Amino acid sequence: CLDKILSWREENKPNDQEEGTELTGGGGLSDKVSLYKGDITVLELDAIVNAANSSLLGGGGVDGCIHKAAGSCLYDECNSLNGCETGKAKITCGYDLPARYVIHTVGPVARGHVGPTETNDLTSCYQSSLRLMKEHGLSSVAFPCISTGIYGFPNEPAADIALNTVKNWIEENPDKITRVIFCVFLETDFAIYKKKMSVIFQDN
Ligand code: AR6
Repeated sequence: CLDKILSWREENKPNDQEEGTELTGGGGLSDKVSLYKGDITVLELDAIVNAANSSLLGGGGVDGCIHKAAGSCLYDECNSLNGCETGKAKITCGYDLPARYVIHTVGPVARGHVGPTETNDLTSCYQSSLRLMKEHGLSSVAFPCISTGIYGFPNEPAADIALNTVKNWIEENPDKITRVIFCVFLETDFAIYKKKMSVIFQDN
């Protein structure tokens, strides 16, 4: 694993991003976002986002699924990263996943409470993940519903934060992102996202 990790880090230094990548197609907001219900580990994209914990050493939920599907090299690379603070993100290879990279972000532990700290931290998870994509020249990504499982962030406000933060980012960085998939796992989230997306991503 170490050789793989070192060569990947060398090839993917932040300044190595592709320059001048141009969008093809219409480029409207609604062309770039989609809703998918199912397992994030099967998605073949530049990156998938992991709802990790601050140790980055795996756990249950989507984190457990991603580590299982990526294989043990992912654990080894995560083990070399010195953890991650709430609201921040770190990137690794995707190893056995169809996605090239995994962006690990640590959502707030909300336990049903949504105050300014929880809101800011969850917003920061999406922003930090998108910033890492930009730094690495990546253009397609899938997000799970960060913090809404074991960490107990209520689904409806979490969806508002996810959708509005991604929308603002795409508007501010129109040439960088070609595809964002909101990957929901539960029927309740599917219904919430479907309703909100039709309003938030309405092209004028
Ligand atoms: N694909 C997509 N979404 C999934 C999958 C999957 N395979 N499996 C679960 N989900 P959670 P959190 C959904 O609990 O709340 C871990 O132990 C799930 O239904 O995975 O941020 C970490 O190590 C929910 O909608 O993440 C941390 O300790 C969403 O993913 C802690 O859980 C997030 O639920 C993080 O808790």
